[in-house]
Amino acid sequence: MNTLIDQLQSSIGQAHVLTQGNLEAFEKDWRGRIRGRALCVVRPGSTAEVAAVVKACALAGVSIVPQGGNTGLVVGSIPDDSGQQVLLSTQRMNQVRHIDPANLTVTVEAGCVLQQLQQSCAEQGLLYPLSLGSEGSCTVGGNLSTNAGGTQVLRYGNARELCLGLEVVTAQGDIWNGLTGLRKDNTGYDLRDMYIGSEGTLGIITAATLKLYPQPAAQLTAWATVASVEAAVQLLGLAQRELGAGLTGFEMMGQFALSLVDKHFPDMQVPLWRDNAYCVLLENTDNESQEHARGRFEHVLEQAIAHNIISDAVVAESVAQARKLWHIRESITLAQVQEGLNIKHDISLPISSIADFVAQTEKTLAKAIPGVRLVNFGHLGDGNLHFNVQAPEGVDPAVFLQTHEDAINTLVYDSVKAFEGSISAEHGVGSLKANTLPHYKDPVALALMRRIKQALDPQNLMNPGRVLERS
Ligand code: FAD
Ligand code: 2HG
Ligand code: ZN
Repeated sequence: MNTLIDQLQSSIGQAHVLTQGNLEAFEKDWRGRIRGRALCVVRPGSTAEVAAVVKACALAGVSIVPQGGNTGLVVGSIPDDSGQQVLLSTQRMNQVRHIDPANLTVTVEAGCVLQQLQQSCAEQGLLYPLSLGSEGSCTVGGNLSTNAGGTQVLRYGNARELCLGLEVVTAQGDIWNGLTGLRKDNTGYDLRDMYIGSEGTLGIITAATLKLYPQPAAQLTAWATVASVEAAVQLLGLAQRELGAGLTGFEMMGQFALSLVDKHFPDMQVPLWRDNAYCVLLENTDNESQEHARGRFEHVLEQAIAHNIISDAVVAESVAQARKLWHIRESITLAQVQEGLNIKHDISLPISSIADFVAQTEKTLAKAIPGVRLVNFGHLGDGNLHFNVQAPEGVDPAVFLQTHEDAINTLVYDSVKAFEGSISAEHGVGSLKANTLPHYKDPVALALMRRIKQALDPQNLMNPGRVLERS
């Protein structure tokens, strides 16, 4: 192994091959549930250096785990516990290479932090719309490799829809330059779409060309209360009819989810949660003016009140107030961390089935495990729920997970399947769901995925055991 480390050091510089010291930040998953151990951490500074690392590892038969911001929630970006894998961090590849305002595109390196990219584009009056609670740490490469979603998917699509071109280092260490900014290019199989969402199992994304939009003239946020999931779905339909593409975000938050934010972050002053089963956060953007946007938005909320769809609503009076409302929504994950270990279910369902799914699954869960606490929230506009489970009050979360995690997952995922949903909406599969996937994915699709993996990475050196279980 020393020969490989020597070779890596001579390819990318000794300072960028870490073998000693505290590597915990690279080796531990974001939720703190699992820690692996790497042979070394490499931090290449260019695409050519990534290619050199991959070639050296391929020659030595050593597998590679790519890592961006390490904010993934399905244990895909940390090494296993063998101490034999090379962890490749894209941290140093963080440049915005080129913004093309006329083509409305940006070309950016994979390790660029999402918020940094958003800011660079905003400085030129342009919008890169992908928006996640983790945007201060997650990277463009991680977003594309997981096909991340977030809170603007309703209007702009997920990471896949925002990507026009990729630069990838293949499992053999070749560089594919597919950094096109073309909106139309039907010249064969779509390699870009294959790498997007492949979670580092087919190659390493080193750069991307992404779509931009003009910054909207106005943006308004409202917080409304509803008595049920049915009412939230009705409100979504009404807002879509009235606002069309102006409806850029539609999030639903259950009472217990908000109670956790209130409990752990009392300074945030969560509005209107105590007397309502659910709160909804709506965002409306408008290309005319703030007044125009407000008029249309208030009209929707008035109609919703008149038809008893919502019971109350506040429209943020300023950008700062809107940010506060979004901050509350984005703090649910951290409030869950404060409450203790929990079980995540990042699921999607046809919007028409969501209310029945929630009612039925909630009931079955409560019957199977009395006292279980459901943290139900998510991107309702995309049919994506975070249907998370917290241990009953007073029960040790670690013991609870050890005893019930498998049974709860089976119960929830069986219900998702019965309602024709997916067991991963936006976080991916990683190693957390790799063994579960074969129970829920079409067998022909799985067989095709295995053949693609075999064709592109015959040595199984790119993030093995992620997405597809180890054979
Ligand atoms: P990492 O965690 O480092 O890696 C994720 C996966 O991508 C791993 O399999 C890794 O091997 C692979 N990978 C990383 N970089 C590359 C590369 N350059 N080439 C090939 N493979 C690579 N996700 C959502 O979709 N929507 C949300 O709203 C959302 N909110 C979140 C909120 C919080 C508080 C947190 C902690 C996470 C949230 N996430 C969300 C999950 C996570 O932030 C996303 O999956 C994000 O896209 C991961 O980016 P990253 O750079 O941290 O990737
Ligand atoms: C969100 O939408 C993220 O906030 C995280 O996808 C969801 O914590 C979760 O389960
Ligand atoms: Zn989410």
